[in-house]
Amino acid sequence: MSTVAAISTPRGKGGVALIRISGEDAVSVCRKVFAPASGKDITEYPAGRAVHGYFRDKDGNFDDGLAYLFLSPRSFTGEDTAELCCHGGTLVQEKLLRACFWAGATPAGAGEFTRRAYINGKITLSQAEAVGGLIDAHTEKHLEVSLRQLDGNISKKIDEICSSLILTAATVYAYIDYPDEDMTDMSVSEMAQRLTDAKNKLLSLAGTHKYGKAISEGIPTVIAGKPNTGKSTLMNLLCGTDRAIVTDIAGTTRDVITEQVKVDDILLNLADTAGIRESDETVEAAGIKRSIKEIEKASLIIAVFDGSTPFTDEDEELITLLEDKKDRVIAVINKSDKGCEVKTPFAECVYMSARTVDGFEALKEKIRLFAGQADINTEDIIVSARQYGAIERAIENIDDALTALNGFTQDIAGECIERAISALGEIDGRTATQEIVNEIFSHFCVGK
Ligand SMILES: Nc1nc2c(ncn2[C@@H]2O[C@H](COP(=O)(O)OP(=O)(O)OP(=O)(O)O)[C@@H](O)[C@H]2O)c(=O)[nH]1
Ligand SMILES: [Mg+2]
Repeated sequence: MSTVAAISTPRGKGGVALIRISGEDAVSVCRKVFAPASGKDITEYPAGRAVHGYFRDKDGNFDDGLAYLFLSPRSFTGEDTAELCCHGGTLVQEKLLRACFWAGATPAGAGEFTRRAYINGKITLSQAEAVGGLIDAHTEKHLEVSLRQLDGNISKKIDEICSSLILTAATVYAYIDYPDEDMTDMSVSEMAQRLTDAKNKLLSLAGTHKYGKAISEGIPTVIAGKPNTGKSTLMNLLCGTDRAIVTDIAGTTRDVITEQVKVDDILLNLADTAGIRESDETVEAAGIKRSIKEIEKASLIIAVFDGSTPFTDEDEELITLLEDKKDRVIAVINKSDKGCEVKTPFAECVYMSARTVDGFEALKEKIRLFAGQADINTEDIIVSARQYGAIERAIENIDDALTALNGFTQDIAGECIERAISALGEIDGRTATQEIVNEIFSHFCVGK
């Protein structure tokens, strides 16, 4: 494989920048662009030892810094690797990267180093995704979950389930091939029990995905209601800043205002919207259209009502609009500091004041419940939609295998178990297609 180089630290000016080189010519590229201050050759130092020296190109030295080598197979990528730490000036970094190209390296693609680690068997696909998670994490929980995944915890759980499925498939095939012989001590009901156990383990893993998504991508959330109920005041409270304009004039918010906020470890991709009412005014009507679009898109709808006055037709219309979305609604009866006169038909309902913050904790608790936090009794949480999809497919195939076993069509049961094993194999990459692998690494940054 060619030798690649990239700047691994963020673009722009900084104290120090790191350039990574990986591939069979990494050592020669490093020797060409770096000369130890001691006058020795960098290969005379033990691998991993940081060496002080000078960076140079065809015109001579232009910076000083540190370099170190990791030799195959004992490196992150499994290949010979050099890491160069130069000063973090924009020109210096660019010059050093160009020098690496001059010395024989080619530019690394997005996620190239992690991709090579995967190809060289240093990490599984699930661990590669965990590296992505560590970089992308906005919440402590996402960080914690990614670290466990990097340690191979999810892979270990999946491996155990796979081993049990492989044994069951082998037993099923033994029954088909040698029906009259006592090839195994596992009865059909024991096979079914094994399949059910595997399915239950997978169901409990799949059940963590809702929370996994909430701590990583965030929940698309809309704050909706008629004008003047306190939607923007609530938006600002959730943001912790004066993000949206608040006035006592109905129809203050015109456009959709978005912000990502954290409720503990849960991310909300919030949209504050224009109050919904009949309006002939062009700008307001356009804003209201957008509000309705946001409601349709959202996974969580925070419907805000003014609890200090009786419901009007506009509130009733909103309730009708949300009729088929009730399981996504948390109703907020706002302005509780002015007394409360209303009740909503929504199961999840909070009485609060966005002004005095009274009742805000109860809203946060409802959000945590909505995100599935209460259902989590494991540290192994499925964050990746890809892994979730593979688990779901495995469950479907196990279900089919159970049906086939009950119907005494054991050959079909065997095929279904094999399909389940293959779906699970995608998680750590054993059976992943090239498209899946490309898709995963396309989300990484250059230099990782
Ligand atoms: N007493 C009281 N007033 C509140 C509360 N929340 C908001 N208000 C007031 O209600 C008025 C409207 O608040 P906004 O947050 O602008 O309401 P909105 O729902 O965003 O209104 P539109 O953007 O016009 O749809 C402002 O005067 C707020 O100060 C509350 O909990 N208690
Ligand atoms: Mg508003």
